[in-house]
Amino acid sequence: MSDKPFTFDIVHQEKMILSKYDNHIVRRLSAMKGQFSDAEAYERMLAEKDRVLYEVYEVERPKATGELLHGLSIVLSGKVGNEFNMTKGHFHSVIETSEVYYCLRGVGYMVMETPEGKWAVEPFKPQSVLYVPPRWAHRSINTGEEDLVLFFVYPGNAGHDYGSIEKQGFRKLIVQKDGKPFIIDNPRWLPPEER
Ligand code: PAN
Ligand code: ZN
Repeated sequence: MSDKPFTFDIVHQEKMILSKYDNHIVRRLSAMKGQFSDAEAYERMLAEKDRVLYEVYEVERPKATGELLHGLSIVLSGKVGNEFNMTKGHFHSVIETSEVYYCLRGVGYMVMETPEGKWAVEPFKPQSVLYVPPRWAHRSINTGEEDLVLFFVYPGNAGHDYGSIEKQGFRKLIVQKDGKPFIIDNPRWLPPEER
């Protein structure tokens, strides 16, 4: 890995892509078992096709304090039942680390929460910048009809903790009702003292 300065471009083709990246992660429906609230719709869709939900293009950097990991996250348009396509979502393993997201294309939301159960939902539209403070788990959700394209930057030592989110999901879900996105309570979610 180079320790020299470098530049690259965000290339606007039919799909947005980085002119230089090291890792390309593709997450499909099968990787999200138990995450969507409508389990029946999930199984039905999976039986039809293990379709792509989101992709990540990462520029590799040392996993060290002082480094900044960065890349592009692309959540495809679509729903499972009435719940919009979303990322798995995670806390950072080093929980005191933060993250910046810049929205290049599409619309959606970032759903966030702390280990103590505080929650927040912030919208994405092109040119929006979102700051995820330390201690806030985050999940990006595409509520539009085109790709939701986000550039992200976070500390090299942050790491990802998916475990607690996998257990019960986020406190809030984003679903479609009367053609519009709505924030609703996740019926599976329990406050920390009841887990
Ligand atoms: C992003 C996310 C990316 C995919 O790079 O990793 O959007 O989401 P999941 O990791 O939840 O599958 C980030 O937040 N990194 O810390
Ligand atoms: Zn993160």
